[in-house]
Amino acid sequence: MNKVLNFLVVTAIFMMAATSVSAHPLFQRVSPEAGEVFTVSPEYFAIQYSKTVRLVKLNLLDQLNNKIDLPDTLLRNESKQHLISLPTLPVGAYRLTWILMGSDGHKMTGKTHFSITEK
Ligand SMILES: [Cu+2]
Repeated sequence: MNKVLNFLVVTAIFMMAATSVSAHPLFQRVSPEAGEVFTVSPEYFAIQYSKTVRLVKLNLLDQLNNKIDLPDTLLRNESKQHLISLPTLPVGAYRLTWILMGSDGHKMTGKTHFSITEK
């Protein structure tokens, strides 16, 4: 392979890789933030991505790994931001994990954790 052809092939591969990366929705922020400490139970779980995503699963676990029921009525919406009400939680440590689907069809996962202490 001559040098010019070699360069063109490498450039084409690089451009394809760059295109697939730019199509991917990027995580921007979550609330509660990882490690956040509350003295009152947080009212909402909120996430924001750079592009439209569909939340397909959201799990809330306490420190004993008990699953806490969440409303799933908003899980079907496609949006850059998702806001889900949380139940009033007792003092303790919690983990939230989610699975979502980007408009490019890629599944992505995310997680955060927080705690609630006495006032
Ligand atoms: Cu993607």
